[in-house]
Amino acid sequence: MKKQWWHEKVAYQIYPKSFMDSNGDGIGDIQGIISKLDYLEKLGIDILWISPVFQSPMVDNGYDISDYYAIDPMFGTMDDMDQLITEAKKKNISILMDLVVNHCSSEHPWFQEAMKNPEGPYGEFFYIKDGKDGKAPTNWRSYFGGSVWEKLPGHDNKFYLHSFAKEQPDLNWENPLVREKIYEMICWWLEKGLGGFRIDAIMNIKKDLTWENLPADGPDGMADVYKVSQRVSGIEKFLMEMKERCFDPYDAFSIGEAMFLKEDNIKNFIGENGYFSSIFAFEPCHAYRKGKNYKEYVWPQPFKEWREETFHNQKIIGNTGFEANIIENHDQPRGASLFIPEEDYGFHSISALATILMCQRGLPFLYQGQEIGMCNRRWKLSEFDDLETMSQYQVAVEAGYSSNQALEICRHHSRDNARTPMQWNDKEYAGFTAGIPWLPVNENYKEINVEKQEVQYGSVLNFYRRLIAFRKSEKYKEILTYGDFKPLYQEEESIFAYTRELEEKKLVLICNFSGQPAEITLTEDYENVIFVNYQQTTMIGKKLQMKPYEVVVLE
Ligand code: TEU
Ligand code: CA
Repeated sequence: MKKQWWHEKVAYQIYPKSFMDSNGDGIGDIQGIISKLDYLEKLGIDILWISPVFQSPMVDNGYDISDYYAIDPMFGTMDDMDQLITEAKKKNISILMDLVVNHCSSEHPWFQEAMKNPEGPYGEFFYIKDGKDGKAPTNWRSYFGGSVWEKLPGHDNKFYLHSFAKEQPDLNWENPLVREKIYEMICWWLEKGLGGFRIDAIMNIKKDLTWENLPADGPDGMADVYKVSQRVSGIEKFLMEMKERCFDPYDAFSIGEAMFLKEDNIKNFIGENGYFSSIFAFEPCHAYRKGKNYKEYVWPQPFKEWREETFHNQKIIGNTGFEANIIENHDQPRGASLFIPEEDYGFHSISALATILMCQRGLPFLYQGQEIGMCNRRWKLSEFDDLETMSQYQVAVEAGYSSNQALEICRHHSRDNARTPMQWNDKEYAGFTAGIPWLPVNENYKEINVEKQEVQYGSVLNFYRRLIAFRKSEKYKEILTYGDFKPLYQEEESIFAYTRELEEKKLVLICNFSGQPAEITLTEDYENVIFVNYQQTTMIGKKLQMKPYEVVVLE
């Protein structure tokens, strides 16, 4: 495999609204990020993915862009952005911005023009269709609930398509001019010295141009729009073109938010000449979801299914490329709450989870706050901000759940869990802002915060630092990056174990992911214990006696 600059890197996602507020307006901003670059450097981060900071009416917190060439004043200025790129570069940190090009905002001038004159050139920038007798052209259901079709204001029988909120009209990728505009914009940003892009919702850009109804999958008579992207072909043309026109010339790192990838497509997506450098491994952290709705799920995430999904992903990817391994992001509940039963939450369980994640084959992507073990918050209904949560609350209530049950469901799932302000210290609002934060701070900030963990040798934060240093160490980085992955002890109830092998070197990770002790009989001899989360490892002959949530890496 040809080596790439990003193969051995560790990445970190910032949700800018909630990371650090520099001017006391309660909203995180770019200067706030700059002020924390030392912290990120010390953690061992090489790549920073910043969720959208472009100009936006913020219906979906920046995933609705009204000007791709402007920074939203909420986050700062273009000078701030340039400064961030420059300052980060001094620390060998590459910046990824968030590329949201499946859709833009309904306030983008393109859409404003399309509304004025749907027959004109900007009408072709979107999917505008005539209704069927005044009704929506198809029965597709949007990701956030309701039809993907919305009446074009001021026009009787015309509808436009939006896969997400109605304020996020889908861009027409079939139109070569739209693609030109997008590629131009991507290159403009890469010229500034970005490391690359995370690419939002990209599997949705190809539509079914026959505009046929799908078999209904709910009482509303509609069918989830993701099913459209699963059945159409032709997306590869767009993705290859974008790669060749934009990413290749800049040697940029591109990571696609690509879900539902079929096995035979992996090479095309992330192989040596794939459309993207990488894609996220969502399956292992979606094992708790039993349907597309919030209400269909098991909690916490079942261990066995998580392990199975991980092994399956590792197997189908093999050495073809690298997926990005995550336990959480801005669209998920907190990993520490999802993977660990509440009564077991603590240093050992969190550090075990971290080690399992970080020693797998693939690129580690951390999400802000994960490195201190931030977890879900107990919400009141009125405190939720996220539009997806609101719509899913409705779905649960309409399905006959009581308001309390619906609230409990949202407490588990809500994307707001990941979006509470970063917990920097035990002062007011966790040191995130000198004003009032836009979203409540998790009440546990006095216990769980960066400042406290900085000075505590055995803290989650210091563990993450050691773990990242281990992953990137001269001695082990080759094997941890390129080594083959093989599952181990799959017949054991609560053991997560695997080997990494490169030439004659071999590492084995064994984790007892449960609150009970466990005993494992080793099948081979090992020379060294090289990474642990307990001070002592108990080995009697070939029997490894494991404490609750103990993890060991042997050589
Ligand atoms: O998410 C795309 C997506 O498919 C979502 O439906 C996601 O699965 C869901 O939010 C999980 O709960 C991306 C962004 O990550 C998300 O924040 C945006 O809201 C969405 O695109 C629209 O831009
Ligand atoms: Ca601010």
